[in-house]
Amino acid sequence: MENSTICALASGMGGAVALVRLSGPQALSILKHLVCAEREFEPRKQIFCTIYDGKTILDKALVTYFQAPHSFTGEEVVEFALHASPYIKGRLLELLCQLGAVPAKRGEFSQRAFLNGKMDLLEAQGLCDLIAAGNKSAHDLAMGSLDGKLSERVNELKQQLSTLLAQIEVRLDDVDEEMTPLTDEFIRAELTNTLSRMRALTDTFSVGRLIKDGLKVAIVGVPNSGKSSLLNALLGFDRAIVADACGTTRDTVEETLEIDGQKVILTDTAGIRDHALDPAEQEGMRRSRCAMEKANVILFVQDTSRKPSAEELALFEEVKQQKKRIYIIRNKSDKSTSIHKLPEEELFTALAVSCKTGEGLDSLKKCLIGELDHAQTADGLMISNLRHYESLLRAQTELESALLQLPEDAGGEIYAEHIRGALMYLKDLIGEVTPDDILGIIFSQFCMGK
Ligand SMILES: Nc1nc2c(ncn2[C@@H]2O[C@H](COP(=O)(O)OP(=O)(O)OP(=O)(O)O)[C@@H](O)[C@H]2O)c(=O)[nH]1
Ligand SMILES: [Mg+2]
Repeated sequence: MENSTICALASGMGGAVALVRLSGPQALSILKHLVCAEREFEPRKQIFCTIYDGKTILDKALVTYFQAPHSFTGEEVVEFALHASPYIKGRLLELLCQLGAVPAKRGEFSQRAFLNGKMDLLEAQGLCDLIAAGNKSAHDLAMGSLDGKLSERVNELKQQLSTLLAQIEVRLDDVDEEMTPLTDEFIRAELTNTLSRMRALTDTFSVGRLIKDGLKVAIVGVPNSGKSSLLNALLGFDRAIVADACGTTRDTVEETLEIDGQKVILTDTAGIRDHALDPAEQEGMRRSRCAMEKANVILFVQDTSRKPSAEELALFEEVKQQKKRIYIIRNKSDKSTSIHKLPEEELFTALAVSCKTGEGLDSLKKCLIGELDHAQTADGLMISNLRHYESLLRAQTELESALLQLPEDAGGEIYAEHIRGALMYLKDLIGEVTPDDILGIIFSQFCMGK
């Protein structure tokens, strides 16, 4: 248990009510000081109190006391629901510090909850992601982690490996060889089973990540093909300037769109051609190429009413070099039904679209969210955090080494060594053996007051 009592504003900007949180052994005594009366605070009951600043009234607020260990942090906790004036919030925090509290560091409430066994590391990180989630899919993903489903799965994997390890170890100690030995076949079958369950989870990472951060889509093409029109049509409002002239868009224009609860980040780019008119267009084209490199998906916009120019064919080759998911957008389908094919275009999906009539836009949206559809485990569990991915991958590598590199009948001890390694990584994932400095770094990425 920590000795210090920490305080922080737990609510965000705006709104009429602000929440200040106080956690630690002195929480209740500090509260009693502020209400200037010997009153009793029944745990988990909101009480309407007058908060004093010396002899003057600072605010009339709703106060809740949570008795240790039945609180978010597992410590004594007091929460103040105040009128959200910047003065009241700031002054209350000052008073709390004068009475012995210290300002909480980022994520310190969560870190204390973790250290007091209120949640494991996966759940704590789920909580952090939940607060940051800006759309339904990211929210569902974070919830899976917060409500312990992910921890449950990792614990099952841990359990499987621990049971196997115990079976091996007990035989290693059995010097009189009274027990039936484990066959190599049995050990391998068990390891293969755990490994495939582990892989099912690691395989969800790339899509999990996209769901959390959003699918980055770059709209690329030669000038005047209708890129900005496509951005506007997908968004449903006029975000970028559209004009007849070539080279209208000079800078990249980024906008976030939600399609069926999924986050998609669209970037309209300056048309790329051989010769820029001026340095600004040159810089715009450089930025177009950057956007293309950062994107997960590229929409190559073509004006189907025109035969592709040499410049356009060269750009298509450049886009292909990116080795990304590419959709060919045959734009301006209202103007022409002729199809001018691009080299090797059968390797990609091509869609007839008209930004003018709206034709093909729904199909395009379906394709985009389809990019986020695969790679879920059967029960919808996914991982999206790089640290989780790396720990799982390391555990997986241990099992793979045991299965692929060891000769048949390698002997229990050597299997045991790999299983112990894999178990270490799984324990690190849940935070059971994670060193303090690493924990400090993880929690410092949380938001203030959490
Ligand atoms: N008929 C028709 N015209 C379109 C369509 N999409 C775009 N246009 C027209 O094509 C011209 C160029 O459109 P933009 O969206 O500005 O093209 P862009 O690719 O962004 O051009 P730059 O920014 O210069 O690279 C405008 O006159 C648009 O109205 C379409 O689907 N049908
Ligand atoms: Mg444009």
